[in-house]
Amino acid sequence: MSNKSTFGRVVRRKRVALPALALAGATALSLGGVATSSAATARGVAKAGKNITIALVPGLTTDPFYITMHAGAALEAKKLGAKLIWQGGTTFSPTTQLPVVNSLLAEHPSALLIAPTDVVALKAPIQKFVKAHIPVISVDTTINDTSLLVSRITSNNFQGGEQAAATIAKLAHYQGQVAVDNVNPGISTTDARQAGFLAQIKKYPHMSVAAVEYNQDSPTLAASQTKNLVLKYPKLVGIFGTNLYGAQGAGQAIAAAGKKGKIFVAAYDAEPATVKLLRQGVINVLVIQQPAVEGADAVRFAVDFLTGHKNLIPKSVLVPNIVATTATASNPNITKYFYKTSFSG
Ligand code: T6T
Repeated sequence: MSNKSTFGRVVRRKRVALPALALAGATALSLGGVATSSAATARGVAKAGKNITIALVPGLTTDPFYITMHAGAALEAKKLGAKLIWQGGTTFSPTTQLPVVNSLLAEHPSALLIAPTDVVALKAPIQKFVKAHIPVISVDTTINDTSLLVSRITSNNFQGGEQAAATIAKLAHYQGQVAVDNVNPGISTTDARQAGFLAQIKKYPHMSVAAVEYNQDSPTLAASQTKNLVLKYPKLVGIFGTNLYGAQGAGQAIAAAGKKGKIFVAAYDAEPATVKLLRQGVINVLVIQQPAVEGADAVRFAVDFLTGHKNLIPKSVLVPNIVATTATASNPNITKYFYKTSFSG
């Protein structure tokens, strides 16, 4: 299997026997035909991570996406004998993330794993880690200056956006207006999802984009924006909520407006509220990510880096999406990818 990555590089995926958690998305990679299944995994029993402290800074700590990432990272750290520190803000914003990152620098962890909340604002603090010889890996989101990073791990966000648009288009018989309810500009993941969505809609001559809204990661704002879009654009046939909170708000507003099945909803991320809307047929397609796999990969790459196996770390990893519809929402092959809402590891 091969995938053109968002970063323009072809990444070949090869399934190998990995421990339980990684089976969810098996991300052992081969680049240019050279197998790169992680050396740290192979030596997991030997506790390759002894004396290693890895800091993981999520976009925000209360989001089920990052809670699930934490669980995956913690399991991998335990397996490798490394210590994991989990610290972050409670909103998805550089304002809350920057102080956390700056105070972590003073603790001098062995490695930093981070979901930067902005492609530009996190560059300077990451640079400080690099100057202090602390390797940095981005996980989920990234920064524009990827030269600072040992590796970047994310989902195939562009493709998720394309898939969202293609599903809405098909349901709407390839005509009508659509809208995007996004988080904030400057977030690598959701920017790529929006770009994929807009590029796909362009392919349909009888479809157009009525509006792009930014909800600041607030489901309440996303709901009021969606309500207004429904009133303003009578030809609206679809809306794309680019992450968990936009999805919740958009779905709830469409249901409240009595537009279920008339205005189709494509959404991201599987936690209880979005899954409920999917099962009700309000959300028609849900793109699910594999945050536990992303977290586990990031820990493994950090340990590889710190134990002299730098050459085995891929520069970029695109983890495949799982696409759920109302019809498949209770299928165990899909439900096993639903996110955790708590983790106390
Ligand atoms: O969709 C995820 C994540 O991939 C994105 O970068 C930010 O939002 C989420 O955390 C969901 O809320």
